[in-house]
Amino acid sequence: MAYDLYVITDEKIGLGRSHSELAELALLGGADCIQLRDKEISGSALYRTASLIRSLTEDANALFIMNDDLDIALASGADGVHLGQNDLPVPEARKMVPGDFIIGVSVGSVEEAIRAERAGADYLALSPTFSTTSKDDAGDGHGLVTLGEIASATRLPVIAIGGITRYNLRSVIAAGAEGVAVISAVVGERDVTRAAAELKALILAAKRDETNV
Ligand code: TZP
Ligand code: MG
Repeated sequence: MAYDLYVITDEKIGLGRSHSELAELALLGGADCIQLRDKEISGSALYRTASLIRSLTEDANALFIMNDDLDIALASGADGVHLGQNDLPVPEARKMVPGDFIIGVSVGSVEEAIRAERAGADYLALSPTFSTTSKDDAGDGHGLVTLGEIASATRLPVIAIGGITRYNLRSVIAAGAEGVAVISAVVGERDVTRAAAELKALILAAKRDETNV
């Protein structure tokens, strides 16, 4: 399974569509991975939504990653959890999960990337790669140089997140990203399926070109 196009659902940006509707539309466009991220709804609502997205992703042969909440990830049968620097530490999470469970970690520097790799992360996300208004506390973008340094410093797949659009995705793939994670470039578009399909085609073309360099 791949991380090429990694779509994070967000009902505040989603033009009135629910998490599961957004996930379904993005999967139709070829999203490889869906992350459910909602810091406001109740645990019970999050669990119900996670279960729905689990079955949608299963049918589409795509990954389902839960943001923050390991309990909901496990209860819904998610493929993995995405943890930030201030969330549950990776070694603690690892003790509680099945062997093939994916743990992704947000990092902002080479040091954090190396630490997360040593702690047992399965993939890293440079967060944010570019500045974004989709996450209140994201801070300034770390940029392509840091992305390239992290990609060289680790054997793990590195995903670029934050401010990725069709116009800059080629630069993040060229810098060493294995995939791109987006909210607004897919979820904030009127035609989510078309936006996902167009981004996916651009990502695959950029990756093809990189391997042919
Ligand atoms: N984590 C780091 S940046 C970000 C998250 C969830 C928001 C990404 O949204 P967008 O609209 O693709 O910049
Ligand atoms: Mg978090």
